[in-house]
Amino acid sequence: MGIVNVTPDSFSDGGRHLEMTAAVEHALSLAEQGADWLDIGGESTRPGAADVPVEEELKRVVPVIEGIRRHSQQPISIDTSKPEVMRAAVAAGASLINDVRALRAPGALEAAAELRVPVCLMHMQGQPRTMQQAPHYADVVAEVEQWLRQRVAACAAAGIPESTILVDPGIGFGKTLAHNLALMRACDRFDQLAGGVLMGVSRKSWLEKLLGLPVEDRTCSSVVAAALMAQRGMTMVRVHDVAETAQALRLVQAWEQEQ
Ligand code: 8Y7
Repeated sequence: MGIVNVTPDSFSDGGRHLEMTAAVEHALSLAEQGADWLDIGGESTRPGAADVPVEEELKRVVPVIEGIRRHSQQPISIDTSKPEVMRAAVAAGASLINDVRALRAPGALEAAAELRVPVCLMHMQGQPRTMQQAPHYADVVAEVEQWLRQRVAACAAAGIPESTILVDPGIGFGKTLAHNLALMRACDRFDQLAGGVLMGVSRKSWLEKLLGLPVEDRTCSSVVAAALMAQRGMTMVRVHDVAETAQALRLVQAWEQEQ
């Protein structure tokens, strides 16, 4: 899954139209580089980021989805927590809902069930603004697993088939470096919870804490981490560096192939 951020700070060229065109071009280029899914997001969920009003988020993502659809039938995922954005994005051509709040916003669970598209439920401790202040767990893997199990049950009760649910332990979302490493090491424990596991490890700050790398130098380590996740059987990895990751995943696939 290739990441397409449509936030004013992601393409620093000011105007709305240029921003939209840049995002569409970026998305089409990720598809060419081998992304199976394009994940379109208009709300920054980085630690400390401000909330984005629904009208603004719609103005960011809907034209980008429509723009991609004018050129390509590539599967599109919508990265949002807002039911209004889920509905508009699916109407414009998205076919997966990627929600870092795991459908906990008012109306989100009902919207996803009505739209009948697969969903990704991500674990987060706290809220984006404050989640990195003092993350705490007694047993991070067991607690994240239990939390995801409950969210899957809530979705199933709302009519979302379990086989269409991906779970995600939410690397970097209310976690220390030690928590992130424990979750990555144990990622295959989440396999049995629903239809598959998605992992987002790409360019995140755990690589800065572990290796001292600024964000522009995190490609190599991100690709290695994606390969490790794939080797452990993860369904999907959400990445910035699609061409490099696609090579790594082809290698893992060949390595794992029965002769
Ligand atoms: C993740 C994510 C982000 C992730 C899923 C970033 C939207 C932060 N991270 N969605 N979104 N999993 N499912 O650094 O780990 O990419 S935003």
